[in-house]
Amino acid sequence: MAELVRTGVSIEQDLLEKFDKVIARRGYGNRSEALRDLIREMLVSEAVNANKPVVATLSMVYDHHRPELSNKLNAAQHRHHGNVLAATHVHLDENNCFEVVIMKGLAGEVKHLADHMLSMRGVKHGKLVMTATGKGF
Ligand code: NI
Repeated sequence: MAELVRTGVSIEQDLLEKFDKVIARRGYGNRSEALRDLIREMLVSEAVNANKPVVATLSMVYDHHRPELSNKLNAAQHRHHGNVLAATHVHLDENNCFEVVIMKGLAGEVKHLADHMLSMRGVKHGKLVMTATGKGF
């Protein structure tokens, strides 16, 4: 674990009060860990914008009865097998499937594959969440 350093921050009182309320509601024990998480969030965002390596999950709900859809989703994942680590499929009910695809790769590659699947007809809703591999922070 890296050495800790202390730093001071000047901030408007009302802004700090709002921050304290939010972090208390979210369960942070103190400001330090909340600030560290905000900084990490920024670093991940920079990594995504700079097309750096990421790990990601894509969650999708889609129409089980849409012809060829599950084959198309499967084919896309095979075509980009270097970016797909795992996929889990849940049959939600008679009509809906829920699939979570775990991916890695450069941010642009992962986003491209996710956009390709999310834009298929019959995919009702989905969300891509990208994060960094944790190296460096
Ligand atoms: Ni299913």
